[in-house]
Amino acid sequence: MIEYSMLYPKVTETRRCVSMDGMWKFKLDGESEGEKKNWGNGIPGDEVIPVPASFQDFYTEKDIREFAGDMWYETEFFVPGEWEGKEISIRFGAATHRALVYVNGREVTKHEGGFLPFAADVTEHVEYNGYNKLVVKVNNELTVTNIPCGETVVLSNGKKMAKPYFDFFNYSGLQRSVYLLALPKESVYDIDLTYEIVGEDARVNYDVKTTGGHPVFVELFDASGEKAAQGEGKSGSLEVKNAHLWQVRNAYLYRLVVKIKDGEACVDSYEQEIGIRTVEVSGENILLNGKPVYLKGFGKHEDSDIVGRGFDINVMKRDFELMKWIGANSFRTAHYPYSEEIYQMADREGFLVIDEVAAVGLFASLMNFMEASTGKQTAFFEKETTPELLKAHLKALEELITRDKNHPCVIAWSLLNEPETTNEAAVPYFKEVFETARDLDPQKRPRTFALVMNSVPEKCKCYSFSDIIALNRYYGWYVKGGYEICDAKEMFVKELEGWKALNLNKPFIFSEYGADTMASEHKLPSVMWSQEYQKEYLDMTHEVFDSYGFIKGEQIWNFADFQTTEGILRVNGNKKGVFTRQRQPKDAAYLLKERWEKLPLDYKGNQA
Ligand code: BDP
Repeated sequence: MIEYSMLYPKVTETRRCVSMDGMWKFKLDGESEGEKKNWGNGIPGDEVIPVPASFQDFYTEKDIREFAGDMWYETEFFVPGEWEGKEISIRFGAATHRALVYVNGREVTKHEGGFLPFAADVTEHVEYNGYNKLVVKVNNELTVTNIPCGETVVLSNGKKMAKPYFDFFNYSGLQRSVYLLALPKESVYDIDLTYEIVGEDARVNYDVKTTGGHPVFVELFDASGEKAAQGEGKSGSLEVKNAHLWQVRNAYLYRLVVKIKDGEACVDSYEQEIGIRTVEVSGENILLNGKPVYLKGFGKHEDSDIVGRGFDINVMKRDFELMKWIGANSFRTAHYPYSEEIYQMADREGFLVIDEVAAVGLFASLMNFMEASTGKQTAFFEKETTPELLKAHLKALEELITRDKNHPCVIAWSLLNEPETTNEAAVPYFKEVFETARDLDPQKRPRTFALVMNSVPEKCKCYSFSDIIALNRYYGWYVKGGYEICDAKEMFVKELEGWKALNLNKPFIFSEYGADTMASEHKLPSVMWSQEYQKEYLDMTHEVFDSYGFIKGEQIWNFADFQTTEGILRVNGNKKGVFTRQRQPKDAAYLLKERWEKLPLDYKGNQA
């Protein structure tokens, strides 16, 4: 079990939670000398930087933007005297990619993996009614023993550089909020929920873990604040009469209140918004509340100007407004777990989310998007480091599912993006990952992974692990682009005929398809990179989608242009966005809006 509770930080009658966001001291440590020099006690210099944010895009020096190595953050915090006797912790939304945490000069915790929360118990280390010092050493180097995968090389000038096995920029630092928490000694630690719909009613089965032995009471309130059900005991069922179901783009949220009581006294109280819904795969359909749904939407990134991958509540709001405007109903959190606030928003707005763990780059290539369609093999899962990578992958998966399992928006887990699957060595690795996801998820949601172009029916050894087959395909872009698009279509159809012949009786979705497009370029007749070509590419691709009944979703790559490592195939970033990085529409956005507004939610649902 994870050593800290993954519950989202909240103030309740028993809990206190103070944001530590703001300007923190900051220092890069290219020589990795901070530990020797005792920076855990306090870092030298007077540079300050915002938290949360990626550190890279604030500065004007390229050596800073491209920095790979250790960096140090420092702030002060005051612990009120009335918190004495409580459990005091510091909770990081994420630290990318790893962190070592000191409080008042003492090491209190460390964490591997850059996209999931962790907490340091500092109860024994803080001074009450006084200021305390928090120092965090963050390291952003890429390796093949943790996810996402890549290398860190040393250049001739002695500086390190990140070489990701993926295209998105290696944004890093303290990119999500940090909270100071005070919890009762005995507290709610974890909550599992499953749902059954029985006619007009629903059953909410709950299982609460606490850190002590006092009895647990559970209450459920509807959206108007009326009590809808209640229960007693650490596990049980709540019977909800005339249940309002959580539906696509028509969300209904209940409030679940969990209390630990000692007689009349409330020992701890925690609450969560939940949505009553079921999700399953049945034959070729994805069913929500027993009814087929067709996914329309995007692969996204957390990425915007200046803050990089730092959580920005304003960008989040704009993104949801654009997704609603265009008629989308879903997105995949490519290629890592997103900030928790984004799932809360998706819960509220009724978006379906495919939640991806940061297992990207499990194919040893610095340009996998190009080489993936060449048939290249890299023996990725045969490396001697594979067992270590698997361990890190499974740990991240446990953290992800524990964190996100109660979001109604999460309808599936994506367990890898574009791994190498053409070699038998991948099979035992996949088996562990897929079985672990099944074991960890109380709701047994569908599992998937995004198949790279090389993973074709004749060659892929791993597709059968997936409950939903998710294809990343670029026919008409990386393969046979431009005037050759007719050949691209032929190849595309040929591949789909191959899948069809397998008779898998599973839903397929396109988890990626797209064409790089410069918002500045118009050309008649079209050329690749022009806005005209993006539309022609989409028309061809959609025609193919529409001719196969087993295709149950389309998530275009990408929602918006995003930053990548520089290189000859990227013009200051990946330009496959339907929107620019500043969140304005390209012409293709209107084409998609027209299509998606017309496609019914249960599109092709009867063809199974
Ligand atoms: C796929 C990757 C994605 C890339 C995309 C592309 O999954 O991260 O950004 O292709 O090349 O390989 O645009």
